Amino acid sequence: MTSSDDTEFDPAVEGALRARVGQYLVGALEGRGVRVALACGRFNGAVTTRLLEGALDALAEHGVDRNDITIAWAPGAFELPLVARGFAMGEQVDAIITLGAVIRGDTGHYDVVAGECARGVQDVQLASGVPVVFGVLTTNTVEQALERSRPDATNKGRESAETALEMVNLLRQRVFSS
Ligand code: INI
Repeated sequence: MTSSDDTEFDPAVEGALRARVGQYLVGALEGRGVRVALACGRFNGAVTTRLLEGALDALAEHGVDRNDITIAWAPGAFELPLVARGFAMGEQVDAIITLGAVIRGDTGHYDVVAGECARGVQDVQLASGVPVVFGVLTTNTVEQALERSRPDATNKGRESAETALEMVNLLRQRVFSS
């Protein structure tokens, strides 16, 4: 499981499920040969740089080559879908990770920025078929954003990187069309 989820699969239950079907597909956390783009928001940069560090740590740990990683900075979360779309249309990456921090206290248009970013990210991945991960924190306070970008296993950037690898390797399996 690669997201904040404390209701992990019970391995015994999973084994029983596997035994009941012909194909049981999961995406491996394998980064060798995976090309990753990161689209990062500069707004709330003290938080987004921590997300980026977490993501880069995870990509390296899972074997992604540094030459296969591209980072692009956008002004804020609102712009991230457009950067993601550019990466997807460029057809040179296997997954895109958006990293941003939208903090309610900072803006009267929190719901618009956060909502449009999420909608745009989903639109890009559905239109392109390239996984686009939503690594954008949406919090009420700066403290909550800092908490979710701590340099540990719960870092949202780290989780987003693992989600990207899981999705690439899941969708590379033959049953899915590319
Ligand atoms: N962008 C963010 O990434 N986070 C925020 O909290 C935020 N606030 O608070 O306004 C924010 N605004 C900028 C926005 O993303 C765009 O860059 C801007 O509106 C220009 O299009």
